[in-house]
Amino acid sequence: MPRLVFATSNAHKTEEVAAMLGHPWQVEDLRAHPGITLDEETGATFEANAIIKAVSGSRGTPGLLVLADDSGLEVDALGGAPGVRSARYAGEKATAADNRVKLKAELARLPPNQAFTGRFHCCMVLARDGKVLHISHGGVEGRLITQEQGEGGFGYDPLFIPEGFSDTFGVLPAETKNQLSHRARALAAMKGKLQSHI
Ligand code: ITT
Repeated sequence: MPRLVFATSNAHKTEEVAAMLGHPWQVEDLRAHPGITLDEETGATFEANAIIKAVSGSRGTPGLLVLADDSGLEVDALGGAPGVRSARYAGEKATAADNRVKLKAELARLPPNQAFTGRFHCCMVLARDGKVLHISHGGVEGRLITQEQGEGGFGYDPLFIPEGFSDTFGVLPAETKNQLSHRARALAAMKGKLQSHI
C-alpha cells in the first residue's frame, strides 16, 4: 500500500482525509511519527503555513510523501477573521469549544438580523525530502449561525451552514461534508498528483 504521512496533530482532519482517499492509501499522521517536530506556523497565509508543515514534516520522514493541510474559517463581517488564526482564535492554548465561544461573542457584537456569510478554506501541500511537489486549494461558502447545532465534525462545524443546505456541518452526515468541504475540494485538486506516486 502507498504510504502517505499526513503532517497533522488534528485527528479529525486525518479521519476525513483517510475516508476521502480510501483504498489503497495508508494514511499515517503524527501519532504514528512521534519523532517529527513541525516548524512553527509563522506564515501570514494558509499556503505559507501549509508549506511550513509539509516541508518540515518531510525532512523528518526521508523518502516518504508528506501531505499538510492548513485551513480555517473566514467570516466576512469580521474582516476575514479568524482566518489563519482559526485554531488559536481564543488564545494560544484554546480548545475548539473556546474558539466557538469567542466566535459567538464576536458575532453577538455585530448588528443582528444580517446573514453572516463566510467560508472555510483549505490549502494542501505535498512534499518529499524537504521539497514541495504540489499545492492545492479548496473552499466552501456558507453562513454562520449564533447557536450551535449538532455534535458532528469538529472545530467550527456546529456554527457553519454550507451554501445550499439548511443544517450545519455539525448536523450533516460526515459523508455529506466529505463531498463538498474545503478539505474535500483541496484533496480532489491534489488527487492526480498523489496518484502519480502510486
Ligand atoms: P494541524 O496544524 O496539526 O494540522 P490544527 O487544527 O491546528 O492542526 P490548522 O492550524 O490548520 O490545524 O487550524 C485549522 C483550524 O481551523 C481548526 O483547528 C479549526 O478550528 C478550523 N477548521 C479547519 N477545518 C475545519 C473544518 O473542516 N471544520 C471545522 N473547523 C475547521
